[in-house]
Amino acid sequence: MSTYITTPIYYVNGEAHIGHAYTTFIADALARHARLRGSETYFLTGTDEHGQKIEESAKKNGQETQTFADAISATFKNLWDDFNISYDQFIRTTDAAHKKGVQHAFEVMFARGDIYKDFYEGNYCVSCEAFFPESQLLDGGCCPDCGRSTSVVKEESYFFRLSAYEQKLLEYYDAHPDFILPKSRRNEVINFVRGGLQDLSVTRTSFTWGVPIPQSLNDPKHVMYVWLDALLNYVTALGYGQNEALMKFWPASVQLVGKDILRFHAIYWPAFLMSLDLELPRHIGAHGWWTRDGEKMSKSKGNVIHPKEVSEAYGVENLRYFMMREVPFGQDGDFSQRAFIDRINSDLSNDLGNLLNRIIGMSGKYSEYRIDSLHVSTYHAKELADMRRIIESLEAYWSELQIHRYLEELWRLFAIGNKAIEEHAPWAKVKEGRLDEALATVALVANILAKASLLLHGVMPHTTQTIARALGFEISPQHFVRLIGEDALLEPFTIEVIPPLFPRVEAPLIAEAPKVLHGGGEAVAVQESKKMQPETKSVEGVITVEQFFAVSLRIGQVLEAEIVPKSDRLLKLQVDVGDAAPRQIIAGIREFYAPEALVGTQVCVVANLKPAKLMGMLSEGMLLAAKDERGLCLIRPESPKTVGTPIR
Ligand code: ME8
Repeated sequence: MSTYITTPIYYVNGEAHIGHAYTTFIADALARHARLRGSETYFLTGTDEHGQKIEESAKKNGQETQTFADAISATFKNLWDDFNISYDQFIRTTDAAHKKGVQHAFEVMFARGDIYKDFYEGNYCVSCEAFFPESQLLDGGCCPDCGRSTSVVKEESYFFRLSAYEQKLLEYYDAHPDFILPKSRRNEVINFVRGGLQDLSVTRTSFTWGVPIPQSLNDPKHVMYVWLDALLNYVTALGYGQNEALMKFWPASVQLVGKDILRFHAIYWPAFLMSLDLELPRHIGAHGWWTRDGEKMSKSKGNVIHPKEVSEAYGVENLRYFMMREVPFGQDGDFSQRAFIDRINSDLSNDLGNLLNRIIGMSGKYSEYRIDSLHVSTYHAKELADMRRIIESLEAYWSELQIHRYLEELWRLFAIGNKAIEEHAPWAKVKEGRLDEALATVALVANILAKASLLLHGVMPHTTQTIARALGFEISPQHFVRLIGEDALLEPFTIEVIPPLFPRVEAPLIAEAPKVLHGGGEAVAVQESKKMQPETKSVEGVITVEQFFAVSLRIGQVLEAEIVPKSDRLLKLQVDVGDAAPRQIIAGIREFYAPEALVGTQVCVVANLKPAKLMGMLSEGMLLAAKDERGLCLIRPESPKTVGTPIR
C-alpha cells in the first residue's frame, strides 16, 4: 500500500515558528519511516496564500499581495530545505494548477447540487477566516476561537450544503473509530456535528484575493472562501481534475493538523470529499499546541521561538527528537530549554551516544575495532529475545501516532545494552581470557544500535545514518528487511571511530524568553537591579582585570582518560591544550564521568597553574567545572573551538 502524508499548508502572514516546525517534523518522520518500510510514499507541504488575512497583512507591510506571499512562502520553503525535510512537493495555493483544480472541484459540487446561491449575514473573524453564528460569540461579539473582534458581514454568497452531510459524517466516524487520532479528540468532533451543521458560505464578494469561482457560473465578483480553496490543496497537489497520475496516492494515509484546525479537517474536508465522490483520508492526526516556559507564544510578548535559532544552537536532529519525545501526541507541550537539555544529556548523550562510544572504545582495545555477531546468540539469547519483543510492540504505537510512546519503548533497547555491559563486564572477561564472551557483548550492543538506528531513522534521519555507517551499513529498505523484518544480525565489520554524537549541553544555549511582568513587577525589578550594581570599592575579594588576565585559561581536548587505581575520585587525563605535548591532568571527576565518555570532548583548562603531585602523579593543570547538589559538570565551549584557544 502506498503512503501519502500531508502537513497543513501554512498561512503566509508571518514566518514559521516552532509550532509549524513541529507539524512538519512529525510529517517528515512519518514519510521517512514509511519509505524505509518500502512503501511508495508521497509527502506534501506548502503555503496557504489567499484570503482576507493575507491581503490585510500585505497591505500593512506596504506590499503587493503576491509579492508579500512570494517572500513569506519562500521563508517556509527555505526553512524546510535547511532542515532537510523530505517533502515531494511544496504546493502554493497561488499556483495556477491548484487554482484550476479548485475551480474544477467547485463545478463538480455545483453540478451535484451541493452548492447554491443565497445571502449571508453573519459574524466573520478575519484571523480565523471563519463565520460564527451570534449564539457562539463571546461577550462583545468576539470570536469564540481566538477572542479577537468579529465584524458583521452581509453579502451575496454561494453555500455548500454541509447540513446534508451531517448523518453521513456521523456514520463515517462510527464505522472508522481511528479516523481521528488521538482517539481522545474524536468526541469533540462528533458532538459538534451532533449539535447540527449549518450550510457553509463558500464564496466572498467583499475582497478579491482568492480563487475566482469557475467562469461557467458567470458570476465574476465571487472569490472562493479560503478554507475551501486551502483544503482542496491535498488533492489538487495530486493533479485532481487535471493530470491525475498522482491520484494513485489518494486517500491520504495521515493528514497532520493542529488541534485548532481539526474541525475544518474532520468535518468540512470529509464533507467536501464526499461531495466529490472521493475517499476520505485514513487518519486525521491532531496535535496540541506548544507554549514557551508555560506562556502562550506571541509576537507582542516577544517570546516566539524561531526554529532556526533553536536548531542552530542545539541541532535540528536534537530538536526533532525533543519535540517528538517530550510531548504525548495530541497534548499541549511546553518548550523549556531545561527540559530540552535534560533530554539531550540523558536520553541522547548518556543512553544512546555513550553506548556507541563504549563499543568503539572496547572493540578498539580488544579486537582492533572488528565486531563479529558470531557468538551473540550463544551468550545473549535472553537479550535477543527481549529485543525482539520490544521491536514487535513498536509498530502499533507508531501507527496510532503515539510517537512519544514509540520512542520510550525504543529506548528500552539501549537499557538492555547498558545492562548487558554492566552485568557481563567485558573488561573482566578479557582479563580472564574469555575473549569470545567479551566480544559477544560488544557485538550485542552493536546490533542493538544497528536495529535502533533503523527504527529511529524517521525521527533522527541524519544521526541514524551516521550511526549506521559507523556500524558498516547504510540505512535502507533492504537493511530494514534484514535486520528488523528477518531479525538478522550484523555481518562482521570494522567499526568506525567517530567523535561523540551528542556532546552534553550544560547550560541554555539561547537567550531565555523575557519574563512577563505582572502588576508592580517593574518597580521590583528596578530596585533589584539597583541592588545588583557592583559597589567595587567596598566589596572584599574583588580582583583587577590584570589579575584576571594573569590566569591562562585555554580550550583543551581530552586525548586519553583512565581511572586512577585505588581512587574513587580521580581520573588521569591526557589533554591537548595546544602545546607541543599533551598535559597530564589529574581531575576529581570520576563519580560524574566515565573515562570513555570524555575522550574526544573539549574542556576549559587552567593552563598556567603550578604543577602539583596527586597520589604521586604529576598534574599540570585544572579543568573548570561547576558542582551543586545535582552533581558536577565540566564547563565546555558552546561549539568546538581550536585547541589552545585562550578563554577571555
Ligand atoms: O491554520 N503550537 O495555517 P497556520 C503548535 N492555513 N502548533 C501550532 C502553533 C503552536 N503554538 N501555532 C500554530 C492554518 N500551530 C491554515 C491551514 S490547511 C488546509 C490550512 C499550527 O499557519 C496550527 O495548529 O495558522 C496549524 O496546524 C499549523 O500550525 C498552521 O497554522
